Amino acid sequence: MKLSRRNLFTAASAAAMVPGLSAAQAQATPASTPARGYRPVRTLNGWTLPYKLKDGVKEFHLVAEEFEHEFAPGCRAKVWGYNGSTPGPTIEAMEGDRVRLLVTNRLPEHTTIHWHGLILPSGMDGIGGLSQPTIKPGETFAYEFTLKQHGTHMYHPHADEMVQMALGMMGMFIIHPRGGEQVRVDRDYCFILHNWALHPGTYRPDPMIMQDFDLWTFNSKVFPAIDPIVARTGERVRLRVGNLSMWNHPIHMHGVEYHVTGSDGGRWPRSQWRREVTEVVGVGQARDIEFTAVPGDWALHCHMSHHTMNAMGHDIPNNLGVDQGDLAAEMRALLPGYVPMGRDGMSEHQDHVNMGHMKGPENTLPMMTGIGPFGNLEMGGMFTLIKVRDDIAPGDFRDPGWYRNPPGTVAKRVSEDPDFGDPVRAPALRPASGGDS
Ligand SMILES: [Cu+2]
Repeated sequence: MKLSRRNLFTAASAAAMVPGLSAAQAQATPASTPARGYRPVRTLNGWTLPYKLKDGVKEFHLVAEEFEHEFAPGCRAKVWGYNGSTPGPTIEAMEGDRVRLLVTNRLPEHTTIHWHGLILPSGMDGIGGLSQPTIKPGETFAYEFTLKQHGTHMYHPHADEMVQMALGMMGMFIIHPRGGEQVRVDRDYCFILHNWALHPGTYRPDPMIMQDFDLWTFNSKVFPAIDPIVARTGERVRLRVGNLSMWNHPIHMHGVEYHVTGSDGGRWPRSQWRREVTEVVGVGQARDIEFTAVPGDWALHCHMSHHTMNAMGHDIPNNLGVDQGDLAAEMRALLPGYVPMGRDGMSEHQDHVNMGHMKGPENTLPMMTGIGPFGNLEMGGMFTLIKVRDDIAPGDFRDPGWYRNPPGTVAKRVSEDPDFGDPVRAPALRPASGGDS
């Protein structure tokens, strides 16, 4: 049987991209130069590409290549990306800069790069066959132009792009406004939304899939391997979210009403900022979200509930309310390790996984994972935490652990009796003798 997200149940950091450079160093490379004139972005689970200044031109060098990537411990794949990472390193510069982007192709087929959303000469737009000849294996092309705008942008191939993007080729291109920003941010995070058809038991993403993906990622990682968004209480935080997946993603944040303040079109005038708690980031779009950090551990996730799960069984029968009785023993004779699931809901799935009862096929991830201070989180995919504390130093991005709730601020059990209290219910559930039908 071919294993896929559909029939899984019936069958049963980007740190090392630059040799010698740790993730922290890579993040810090352009970051700590004060003369830059902007606060550098922090790429979740990723890094920023250093550049060389040559006669006033910022020269970046991207290498398109194949390598092994880990989505979370227990799940790896041969992917394509740039300079050893997917997404490729973030390119960061300032409005008005002249940039030269060298692109070396170490893939087995030709490629190009399209600078998604950038205003540039037609011949620099990166469409294979239209704006340039494709970059053949082994060749290096140079793109050179002046940055005429600011905003949250992306880059990706425009040659065999169905395959090349399905395998992980994409990255972010952040351009800061010249002259700074009126409302400054203290922390500036960026990540890109993507989906992968890495069928359980396989090691190469399947580019033919249109809808039924196995892994939903922030910067090519799934929860709980996605870095937390760390901030100090009161800091202004910006999240720059780009989407090069095959779905639109409603990005929802707990704990605050945030402002949507910008996009590929740069930071919007303040009169256009919108107060939201969920913002749909459409395919090919970017959105900037800003908020003032409030202490706690808060969820940040896509609100499509299947996108906060890992590999799962779509086409299995619906067992809700079905007593499977002796069937489990009979099934175990045919399928060793078979665990009947779903009569009372699916939350038992993570218990089975935690206890080791459920061993799925190799090289995939359980549908639900993550353990918090109060138990299972039952999440995966596009989910991470915003961790805000009073005592985090500026520029400290380390995970501070779990939030210590002030006394009296945690929901608690007040009864174990199902008939507790006197709740008002819909007419169909009111006792016939209730008298007030
Ligand atoms: Cu989603």
